Parts: sequence; structure tokens; C-alpha cells
Amino acid sequence: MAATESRRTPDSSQRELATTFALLDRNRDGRICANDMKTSMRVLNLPISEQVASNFVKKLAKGGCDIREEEFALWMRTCNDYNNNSILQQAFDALDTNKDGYITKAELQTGLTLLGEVVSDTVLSAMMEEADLDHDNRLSFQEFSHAVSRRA
Ligand SMILES: [Ca+2]
Ligand SMILES: [Ca+2]
Repeated sequence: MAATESRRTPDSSQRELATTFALLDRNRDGRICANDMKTSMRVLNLPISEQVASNFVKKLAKGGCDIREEEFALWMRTCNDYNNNSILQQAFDALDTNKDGYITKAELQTGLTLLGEVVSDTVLSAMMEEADLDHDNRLSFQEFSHAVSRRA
């Protein structure tokens, strides 16, 4: 089973969908509103701005204010069809402000500041250190997603 881990099976994406949805649906009402989205990202230490959260919800909910699971599933499928994009990628992109494909400590700090989080340098360094598996002082998407899935 581990040998095929890198390849997506319908089963694993289904599981990923359910996990991601449950993760985002904070109050378990089967819908994700912009607030759920923002809170979840905070809990996961994935700060996204209010703007990003509400745009995302608007986009998926087709003008409504919350996302139902089937809308979410549809979006996940579309994203997977394109470039294996995911909600993590969105969060990653939001943090990677200079779009070089890596999140630096400064970018992480900027993201947190945007959310109104005041994080001490010590905490920030600890977060980076924990996630930065190859110790190059920046987070690749792999390192980022690994860190997040460990928290989930
Ligand atoms: Ca960057
Ligand atoms: Ca790294």
C-alpha cells in the first residue's frame, strides 16, 4: 500500500476530501462559511487573510455564503484534474508572497500579522524549525503540507 502512496487513488482522494472538509467545518453543520475557513486556518497555523477566505468561499459556494460538501468535492475534483492543487496549495500561495515557491520565516510572519496574530520570534522560529525538514530555512510545499497534516 505504501508503494503506491505517491499515486492518487480515488480512495485516497475521497479520504482526503472528507478529512479536509471535516477540518474546515468547525461547527459540524455540514457547511463551510468564511469564518469556519478562517478559524480553521488559524488553528492549523495556516494564516490566510479574511479577504482570501471570503473570496475562496464565494468562489466555491457560487455566490452563496457557505460551501456544501458537494460543492467542495466538485472543487477538489476540478483542482485535482488541473494540477493537483488543493486547499493547502491555496494557503501556501497566500503565504508565499513573493511567489518563489517557498515560505520563509518573514513570509510566515507577514501572514500571521495580516491575521492580527502577534507571534514572538521564538515561537515563529520554533514553527519554522519544526516544519523545515531539510533545514534550508524555508518551507517547500512538501514541508508545508507535511507540517499541516501532522497537526490535523
Ligand atoms: Ca516566498
Ligand atoms: Ca526547507
